[in-house]
Amino acid sequence: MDFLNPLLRRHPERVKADVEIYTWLTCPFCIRAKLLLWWKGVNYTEYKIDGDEEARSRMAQRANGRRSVPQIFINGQHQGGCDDLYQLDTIGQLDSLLAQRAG
Ligand SMILES: N[C@@H](CCC(=O)N[C@@H](CS)C(=O)NCC(=O)O)C(=O)O
Repeated sequence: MDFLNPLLRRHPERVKADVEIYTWLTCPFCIRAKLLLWWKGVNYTEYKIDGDEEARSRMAQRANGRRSVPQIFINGQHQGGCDDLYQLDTIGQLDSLLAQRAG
């Protein structure tokens, strides 16, 4: 399906960042966030933490205390949840964050 990428304006080759996302399986915000990452061509690392309160606490420690899912990290930096990810895209900052290699 890669041949569709130019038609879809999907540019996986531009993505250099490491992206992590904490999710629950049936969480609509998680699905929405992963959809945007897919459109951006991101090969993200997903931590599926359904029912795992220890993992959720570890996530919250990294996420300034936020316990809702999803929580998204780009190159180790906390970006927030689904709404925050879409907001970054709306203001034109997501693509440049994704283009940066982890340093
Ligand atoms: N505005 C948040 C909403 C996230 C949200 O409400 N997630 C739900 C699951 S779909 C959740 O974590 N609920 C449990 C809680 O908030 O403690 C975002 O965009 O990420």
